[in-house]
Amino acid sequence: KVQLTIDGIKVEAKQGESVLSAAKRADIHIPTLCYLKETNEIGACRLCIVDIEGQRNLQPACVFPVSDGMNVKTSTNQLRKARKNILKLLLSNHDRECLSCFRNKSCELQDLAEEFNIDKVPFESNRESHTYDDNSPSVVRDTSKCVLCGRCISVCRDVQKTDVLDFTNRGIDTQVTPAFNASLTETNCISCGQCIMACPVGALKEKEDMQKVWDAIEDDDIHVVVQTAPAIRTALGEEFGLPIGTRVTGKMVTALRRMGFSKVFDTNFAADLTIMEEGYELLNRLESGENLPLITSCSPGWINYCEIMAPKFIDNLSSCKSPHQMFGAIVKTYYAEKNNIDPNKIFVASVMPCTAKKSEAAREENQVNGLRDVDAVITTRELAKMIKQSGIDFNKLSDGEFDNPLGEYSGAAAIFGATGGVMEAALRTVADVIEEKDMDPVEYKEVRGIKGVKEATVNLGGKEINIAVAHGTKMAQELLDKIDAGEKQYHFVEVMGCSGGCVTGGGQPHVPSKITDIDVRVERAKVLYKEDTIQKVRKSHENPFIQKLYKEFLEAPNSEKAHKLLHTHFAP
Ligand code: HC0
Ligand code: SF4
Repeated sequence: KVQLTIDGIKVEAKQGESVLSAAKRADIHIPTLCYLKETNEIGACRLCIVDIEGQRNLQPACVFPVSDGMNVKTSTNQLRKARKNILKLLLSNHDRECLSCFRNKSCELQDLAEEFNIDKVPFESNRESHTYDDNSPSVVRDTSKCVLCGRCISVCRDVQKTDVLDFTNRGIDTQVTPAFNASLTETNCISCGQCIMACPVGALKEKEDMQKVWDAIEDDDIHVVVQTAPAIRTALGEEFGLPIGTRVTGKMVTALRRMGFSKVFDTNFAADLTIMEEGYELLNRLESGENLPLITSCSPGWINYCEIMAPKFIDNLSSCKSPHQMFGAIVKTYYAEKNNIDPNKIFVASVMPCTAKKSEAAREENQVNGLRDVDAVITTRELAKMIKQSGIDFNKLSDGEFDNPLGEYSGAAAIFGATGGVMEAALRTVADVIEEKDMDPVEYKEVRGIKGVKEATVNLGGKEINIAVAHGTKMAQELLDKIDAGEKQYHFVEVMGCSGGCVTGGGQPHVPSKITDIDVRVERAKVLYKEDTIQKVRKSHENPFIQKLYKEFLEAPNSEKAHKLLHTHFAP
């Protein structure tokens, strides 16, 4: 233990801890911009400089370690002036069109400029060229907004192990780009959008699809169906000022109905359907012993990674389409038939916490009878914008209910959005099928939580089944390496492309980097586990509407018809 004084306050810290982190615990806020906890701690922007007694120069608090007896000042005239100058320099090289920037009011640079009362920016930019790259269906890059903090580079390299972005050129011409300033579509980019989440400003954003959805809603000839991913309801409220971890399922439904969608359905319904298809696929593979472990295929960031970086595991992937794609296929066949609607006149909009879902929906294979399964994907952030554009006072809305029958779901489906959720949901169903009875308990706590790779062995029908769960593609790669080396034989593996699972996908509300005292992944996941416990039915195969769908239409899990509509293939 180390004792130090920060701004006259006695603080106890751990050996090796940074001054920034010790100050945070004492509720002393030191401004930062390039700092991203545990991801980008490099002291590059120097906004966090502090005055440490005995040190000749001002030191960046995010990398300077505490020591016993240290005396630190974090707010003096000299520091304020120095920070102000750093900000002015940053702003002089920044496209300052805040009004037309989608990060207006959620921009960390804007907040700092306000905090430090920057009134005039005396210098003019001498950066020569900028890149605006919107070729990817998922991610748009605009270097005129970039502040060279390096946060996206670190996330892409160290958390996702995709290593697409880097600093190029030198001095005044420094930019953050893929090698040779290539378009993202020419790189190993997996469309995960984690760089967007890391960006403090407007240099990275999703490719927007809001207008497509408005146009469909406006067209009286079109029946517009919306579905919401499991993870939207745990984060949407943040865009309206509600605390992280607020469940807004009912308000979300009411808002969607008010916006003018013809039907408000739920991807959760299709999550139950996925468990049926994938569960039976697992049973088949366990019996044949082929292509084990079975690896889940619902996270398109992960699928992109597997196809590009780990193609030898493609045969291990489940052939299931992801739930929202299955949903689209069911809407344009079963639902259209039952309700006597021409499938050509149906528009399926998906609200997803994920940017890779946009490129997934655009994949050639994801269609049925020549129609796209899903016509547009918008992120949680885009939905929030659309709600605001509709003049809806979100926080005052009463709770609505999803439409029937494609809005009915089990607790198993609700937890899909958290890492380990798909695995747990599948085990609930597979256990019942193998044991031929209603098994209790329904909860598999071993696969919950945010450890990078989670492993367990479960006994199903007297057989030991080894399972593993990885989230974030770097962790997935570590797991694949272990499988490759023959260290352990797994039967079933869940991979989600983003750390934490969909709750922290690339389309979710931005969380300011200064929030470091809670783990957003945990807080948002709690909402989904709560959603699970309050459902009447907690196992996918017990969802009566799923049972009805098989009886009336699909015949049986993995039937020919199910294969045609609900399964797909992957290729390197
Ligand atoms: Fe997910 Fe999904 S759970 S990938 O994490 O499987 O994006 O939320 O919608 O499709 O259901 C994301 C979240 C989904 C899909 C579902 C799956
Ligand atoms: Fe890297 Fe993902 Fe961003 Fe692509 S979307 S550049 S893979 S972090």
